[in-house]
Amino acid sequence: MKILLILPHDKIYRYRGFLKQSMPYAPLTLTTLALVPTELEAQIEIIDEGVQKPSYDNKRYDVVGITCVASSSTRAYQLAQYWRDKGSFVVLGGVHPTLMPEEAAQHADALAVGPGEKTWPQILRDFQNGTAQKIYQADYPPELSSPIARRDLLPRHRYLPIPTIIANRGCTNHCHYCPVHKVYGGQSVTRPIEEVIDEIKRLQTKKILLFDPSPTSNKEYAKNFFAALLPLKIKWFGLATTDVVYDRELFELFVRSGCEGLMFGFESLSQASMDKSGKPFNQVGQYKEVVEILHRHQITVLGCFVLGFDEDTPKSLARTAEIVEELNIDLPRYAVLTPFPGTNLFTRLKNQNRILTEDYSFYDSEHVVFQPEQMSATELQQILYRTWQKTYRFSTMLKRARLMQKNGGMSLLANLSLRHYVHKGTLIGSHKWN
Ligand code: B12
Ligand code: SF4
Repeated sequence: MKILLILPHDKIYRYRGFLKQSMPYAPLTLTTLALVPTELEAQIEIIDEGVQKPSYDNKRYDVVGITCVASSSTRAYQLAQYWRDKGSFVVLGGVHPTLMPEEAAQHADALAVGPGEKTWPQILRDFQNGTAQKIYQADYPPELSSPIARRDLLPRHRYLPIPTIIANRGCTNHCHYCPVHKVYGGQSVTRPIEEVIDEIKRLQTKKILLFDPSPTSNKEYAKNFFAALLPLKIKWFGLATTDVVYDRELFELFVRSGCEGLMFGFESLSQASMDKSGKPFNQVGQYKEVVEILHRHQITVLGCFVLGFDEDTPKSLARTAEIVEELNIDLPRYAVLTPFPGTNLFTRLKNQNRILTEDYSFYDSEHVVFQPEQMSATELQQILYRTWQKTYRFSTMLKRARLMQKNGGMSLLANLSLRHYVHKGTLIGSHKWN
């Protein structure tokens, strides 16, 4: 059986790093799906359209599996049509098809809703036996064993040379704009700790990047996991929520297990926005202290801010870049509030008639796709550009790099890369959906 797995291109990939070569993180979705039942004697290829430009013309596959998020769904559906026309059996899966099954089912021969560890092998077996169904709904077990990712199927040199891995893909929080708790039902979906540790050992690496969207939401699992990391003596980067620094035991484990950098969704400088969005554990008044504590432990801080909450006005957002500078965040990032289809936020804005486009290719967090409460969509888009620009002025970047007690050089490199993104990449002078 010949199988092709595709991660479709989307607007976010127009960005190319300033070193010419794009260096994204190695994705895990398709490499995780690449382990299929041995009796199928499958030949598997993976195409990540973000880093590869394949020619499909003379190719034939029995099964084509396509993953997508909202912003890549348009391309995913085009690809699905292309391969169905060529006679392949097309399977769609991933976050967007899981949240929008009725829409996605129209474009596929079979649809995998939820995690694919069990449904994907089943789909392939059913296809082989001529008994394939239209929809395969996975359950969401609190513990889910996942095969070791087939990283060898990706063009390694196209990615950052630090292996990616995921331990807990769910989250127990309920932020209204976030698809994760909708996809995973507000629960953790964790891999057995021994399995993850074994995979890290096999990687023979000194550094890993943890893809867990919210590792601190299941504190018990997190404590056991980071304790299990201790003997490996590796360095790691990951995500966390700001309250982690106030959980003494967990934070100490972060530090001792080799945490070198964390990405936080600080989201807003308005406490009201955080409270109303179901993220009250983000305490805006503590942000400065949070960053200080992290810096004291030599942990680099990547901070994400979202513009466009209902409480935001042009005036309240005008000083965002300055305040972020005062917080001493090492690598700030900005996004506009995005109502991903299937989320509570999307439902609310739709009911309020505030969704401006349902062309999901623009749902990439850099385009305003809804009517903001206190300004026009164009105003919000411009504020986003201006805030990025101010944050990535040379003087501000140098200040940030100097502040870093270690990794100052790396910080400057990362800052330069984001500056390039702001000026030459996706943002300036680009696109508008209407
Ligand atoms: C790591 C990560 C990234 C990485 C890697 C992305 C990648 N392409 O692999 C980076 C940082 C590059 C990234 C970028 C982006 N991301 Co991201 N990312 C994640 C994160 C935290 C984990 C994804 C992951 O690797 N999970 C582990 C793998 C094994 O699980 P999985 O991907 O869900 O796949 C499983 C199932 O879904 C299913 N499945 C998936 N596809 C298929 C296909 C078939 C055929 C089958 C059978 C099954 C199947 O089986 C798999 C195994 O169980 C998720 C949050 C989450 N929990 O999902 C957000 C998330 C997917 N990202 C999101 C977004 C918005 C983005 C960006 C647009 C952000 C931006 N502005 O840059 C870009 C889009 C890039 C893209 N086109 O994919 C949103 C998607 C929302 C939506 N509805 O569209 C999420 C849900 C985060 C959030 N809270 O909003 N992301
Ligand atoms: S804490 Fe993060 S992953 Fe969890 S629901 Fe909120 S935004 Fe989503």
